[in-house]
Amino acid sequence: MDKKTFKKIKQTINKAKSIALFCHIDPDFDCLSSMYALRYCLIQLNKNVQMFTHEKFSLNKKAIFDESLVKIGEFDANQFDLVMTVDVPSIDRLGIYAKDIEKFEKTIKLDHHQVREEFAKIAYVNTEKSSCCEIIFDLIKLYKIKITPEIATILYCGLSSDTNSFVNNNTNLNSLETALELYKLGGDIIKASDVNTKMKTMAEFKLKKIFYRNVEIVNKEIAISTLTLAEMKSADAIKQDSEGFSSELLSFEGINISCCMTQKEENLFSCSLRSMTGYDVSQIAGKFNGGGHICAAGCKIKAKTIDDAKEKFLKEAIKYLKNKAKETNESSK
Ligand SMILES: [Mn+2]
Repeated sequence: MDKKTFKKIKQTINKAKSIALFCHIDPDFDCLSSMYALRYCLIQLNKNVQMFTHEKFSLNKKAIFDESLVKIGEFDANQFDLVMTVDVPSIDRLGIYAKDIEKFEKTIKLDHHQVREEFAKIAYVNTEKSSCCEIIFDLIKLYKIKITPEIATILYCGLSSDTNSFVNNNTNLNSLETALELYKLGGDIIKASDVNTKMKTMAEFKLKKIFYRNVEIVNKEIAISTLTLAEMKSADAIKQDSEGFSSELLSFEGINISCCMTQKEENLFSCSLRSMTGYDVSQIAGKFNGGGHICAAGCKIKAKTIDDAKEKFLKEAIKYLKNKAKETNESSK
């Protein structure tokens, strides 16, 4: 973080007494880790801090985050003089809090997604960072606040989750250097890897069975699977349980683009998109007003049925691949 931005952020935080923190809907480790570490930082600065989320934590999240510290719903804007968001690229990702935050006078956004929408008064977005946790880590260091082993573990958890244990192609020198620093600060990397990879719920197991039953391979390079609300209910699962499903499909031979489509409401379907290096799924997500990173993006599709939504998605994905093949052909001529 450059000195000028830090100064601006610091001044705004200085003036605030009570700060509300928000992360995105369908929270992952990166946004929760960022929020908990930022809370720690602000408490060291003698601020009153309240974190907000949308839903209860899954088993593995409970293992690392104290759930009693977050509030679900009931955000009273009058009680706070500053709002900060972490890992949130656009206003719609703030779910039920979006309207209140949009109206709020003082807002700071810290994020690492490719910029799509500036909803905050002060925004610091660094797309070179593989996780938002790296931004929070920088911020705590700029404040010269001591990082405890617990906070190092929390930050490491977000970092290793957003890089998929340092194998996703967003992994870079900074991610690896940050990992080393966090390890040296006492971060429990075994615990972080356990919660990230080994603590899956039975709901997730049941959901994965349905997910694999529904997989379809299209044109030998697109893997897509769908989960309806009824199917999620039958597995006692929530959308969070399908985190990572899309990436998994990419590991199979020839697959360049993967999509895990989950039903959100009656006529609304969420797509979690992943792609191999060289393929840009944020372009496909953009066709449905979604976005994200080059190799990891998301969007929502309105359709009558999940099959219709799937068809809409495939049409755009196939179009994207055709155009890409054409471009590659032309440039090799
Ligand atoms: Mn993130």
